[in-house]
Amino acid sequence: MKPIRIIGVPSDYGQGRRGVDMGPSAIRYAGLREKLRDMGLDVTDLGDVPVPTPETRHIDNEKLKYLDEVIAVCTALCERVRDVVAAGQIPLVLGGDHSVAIGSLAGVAAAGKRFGVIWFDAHGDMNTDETTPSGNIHGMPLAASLGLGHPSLTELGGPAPKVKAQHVVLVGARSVDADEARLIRQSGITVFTMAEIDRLGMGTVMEQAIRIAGDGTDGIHLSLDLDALDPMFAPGVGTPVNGGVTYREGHLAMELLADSGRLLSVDVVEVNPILDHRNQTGRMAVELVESLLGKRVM
Ligand code: 4U7
Ligand code: MN
Ligand code: MN
Ligand code: MN
Repeated sequence: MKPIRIIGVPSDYGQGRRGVDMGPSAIRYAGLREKLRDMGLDVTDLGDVPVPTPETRHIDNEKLKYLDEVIAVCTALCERVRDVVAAGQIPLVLGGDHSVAIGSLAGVAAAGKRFGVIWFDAHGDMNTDETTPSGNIHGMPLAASLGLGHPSLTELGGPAPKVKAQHVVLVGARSVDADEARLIRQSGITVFTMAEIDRLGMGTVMEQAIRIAGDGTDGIHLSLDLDALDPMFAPGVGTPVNGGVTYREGHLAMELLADSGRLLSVDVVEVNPILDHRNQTGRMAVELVESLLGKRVM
């Protein structure tokens, strides 16, 4: 496994509700760095990207809430991710809300990589400022990375698109807005909803996802929204949706990605300690990352 570089992004500007800004702290508190070092990995925590205090800010645009702040945070993250990827290391980005993925994907692209994306999420994250029901940018990062939406997001850190639809796979979807669904269908990305995971099994779904995201690319970016998991296993998320990925399915998905040897970069986002029970979701996040980076029973 390549060296791992942890980057915290304590921002909740992309989400209406406060709390995910404490995600990096919760995940670190659950022992992330120590557990990865116990696996024999080369791990360094690079600290946090600077994030302005929300109480000093205001909303300018109801369709793109905190746009200036999201741009500032994502631009800083983009530069760090670019440098880590260019050095041949794996950036492990701890959110924060999912808008931070606009910065990580821009960073991987800025490092000159042609990559695929596996987007593990209950939601589509395919809204634009024209379709959004909430104005929250955490519902837009996949669209933005595909070149759909406001130019300040699609062109952040470099030209759009950051990734091609033919190499993007959404896994775990079960809550998609009506206009968003239309955009998803038009975009040409591959979607495995929960219904398809039920029918095919997580093993088959991930084999196909890895092939789509991995074939013809330099590697795969995993964007792991903890709300992909069923709220039974990850209650501490801002937008929980019933009927999600189980504990075993989650680990299987991470193990298959590890075995593929194609992992380039990772986001772990949407952990909300305020809504959590004794850091259950922070610990779940660490466990999944261990499986993703090669931890096995024996
Ligand atoms: B997350 C939503 F309307 N679609 O756009 C929106 F339901 O990063 C939710 O996946 C987005 O957690 C959820 O606000 C974004 C809503
Ligand atoms: Mn302003
Ligand atoms: Mn998401
Ligand atoms: Mn989500």
